[in-house]
Amino acid sequence: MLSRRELLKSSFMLSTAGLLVPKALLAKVDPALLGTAVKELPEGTLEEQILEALPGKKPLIKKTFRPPNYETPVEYFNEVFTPNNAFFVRYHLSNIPEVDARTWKLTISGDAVEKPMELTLEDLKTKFEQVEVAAVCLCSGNRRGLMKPHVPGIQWGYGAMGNARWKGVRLKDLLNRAGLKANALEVVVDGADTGVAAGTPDFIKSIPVWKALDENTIIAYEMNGEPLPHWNGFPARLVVPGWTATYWIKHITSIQVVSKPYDGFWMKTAYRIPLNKFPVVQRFLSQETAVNTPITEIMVNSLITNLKDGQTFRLGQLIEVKGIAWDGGYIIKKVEVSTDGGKTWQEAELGKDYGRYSWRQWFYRFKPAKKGTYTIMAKATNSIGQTQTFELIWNPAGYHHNVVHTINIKVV
Ligand SMILES: Nc1nc2c(c(=O)[nH]1)N[C@H]1C(S)=C(S)[C@@H](COP(=O)(O)O)O[C@H]1N2
Ligand SMILES: [Mo]
Repeated sequence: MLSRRELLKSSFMLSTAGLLVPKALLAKVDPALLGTAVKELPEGTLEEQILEALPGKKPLIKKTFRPPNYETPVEYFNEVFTPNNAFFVRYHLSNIPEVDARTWKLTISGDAVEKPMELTLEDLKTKFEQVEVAAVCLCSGNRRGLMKPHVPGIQWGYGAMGNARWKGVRLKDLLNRAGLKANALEVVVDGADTGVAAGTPDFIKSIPVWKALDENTIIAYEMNGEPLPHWNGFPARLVVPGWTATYWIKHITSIQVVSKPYDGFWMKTAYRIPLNKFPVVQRFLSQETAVNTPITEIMVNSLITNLKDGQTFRLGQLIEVKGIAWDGGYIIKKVEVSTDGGKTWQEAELGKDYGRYSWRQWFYRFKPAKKGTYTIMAKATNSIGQTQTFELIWNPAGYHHNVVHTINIKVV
């Protein structure tokens, strides 16, 4: 008879080899896509870092299946706009209905609205000015898996983000049509997804009225020229350029303008950062407490996208370092690259500008003079002087990781 310990061990191996990792699925996808996946994840996480395709999506790095949480392999970030079928997927709740665009309705109501209204998708497309904005959709917890000490939550690597052209209507135009009362304080948004277990708090978020009235804040029904994929919020989602994606409610069904701070779980308890730890310009004052505040703006950040850790080059070869840089909308001023582990820095060339909320590509070329290991780093700075950190700004929920990205390559 097997001892309890042996039993545990054998069932663990069985699940790793056979159940958790469906071999047929692994065989179909290019394992090289995992080449840039984060290696410093907590013990046990890496074995489960497998590629799997949701319906309509390319194989993405699976974090959890229920609710679906899948990150984009870094290779896709070599393109300015992230393909819809490779765009990351993040959900808090498992009951995600397939919304029928013909019967879908968006309601606008709340105690601070003059004329509550109901809009169809056709109304959005025909009764308001159509606008488009290029913007980074970035999960607050992107790179959480790199936090030391580790924190609970989805152990994201580098890929809980994407850049897209979002087309739709200004939230401001909808709110003006409905009419705001003078006491309007926050705009509360809800989507069609719900929790499976009774008592799971619905995923509802609020933004301050001034941010809702920003001309870049839109209700989008198109992404990169196509209808939103189901997994990214079909038929319409909120897009809040410059702010982390927690506010970008998918499958949006209701907008309420209220005169009191909204106190649901996902505002009051989750998605908060300690006060005064991060250089935040746009604050959400009606939700601030004496100790913490809702996460708002995206921190300045960058990523090397074309190199893999341990990649080998021949002496004499010209090496291209390529990547992306972004922030909360203050405009990337420069990206500096180091090839000697941070001793010296050189400015990279910036790619085409697609607007302040899009990420910006950058390029740097160098020819190593001798054989050895080269530690490549990239550091972005924006036009208000914010830059990336070398020391992690640790926080309990694992948000805003913007530590300088480092990759070691070999020249032989
Ligand atoms: N309806 C709904 N919208 C949502 C969420 C959700 O759980 N439900 N998660 C938010 C969070 S935290 C993130 S990071 C983004 C992810 O957008 P994506 O799945 O299109 O990549 O959706 C946001 N909108
Ligand atoms: Mo998120």
